Amino acid sequence: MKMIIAIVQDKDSNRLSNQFIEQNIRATKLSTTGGFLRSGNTTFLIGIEDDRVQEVMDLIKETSHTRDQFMTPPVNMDVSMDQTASYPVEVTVGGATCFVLPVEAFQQF
Ligand code: 2BA
Repeated sequence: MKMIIAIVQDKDSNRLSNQFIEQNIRATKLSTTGGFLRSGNTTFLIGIEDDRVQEVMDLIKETSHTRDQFMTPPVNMDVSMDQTASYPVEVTVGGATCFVLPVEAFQQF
């Protein structure tokens, strides 16, 4: 068994949840925050048999889109408290960031 941790954009998360339900893939959905943009994203925990890992990865790949987003870096103050202008920078987010981990044990009580 493997644990897939998939970080996707909020905009793609409902479609992906629906796909998981349709394909009988069990998943847990967490509301998370990206460390860089500090805006919401969604993390799925998916425990899955080894022979279905590729199927799950394919679904995530099909559902997750790349988007360009602007972020404004925090305003800087120098020693004289003069404000340095900060301009929005464009970052490309996604499609999905996935980790596949081995599962040592799986039990449900
Ligand atoms: P965020 O940390 O909010 O990052 C959003 C996007 O900002 C990233 O998209 C990337 O394009 C850019 N970015 C992130 N850190 C940067 C930096 N230090 N300098 C310049 N640009 C930077 P993605 O790479 O597609 O990542 C989307 C989200 O996936 C991330 O949101 C984070 O929540 C997660 N993630 C990505 N890589 C990760 C990793 N190695 N470990 C844990 N979470 C990760």
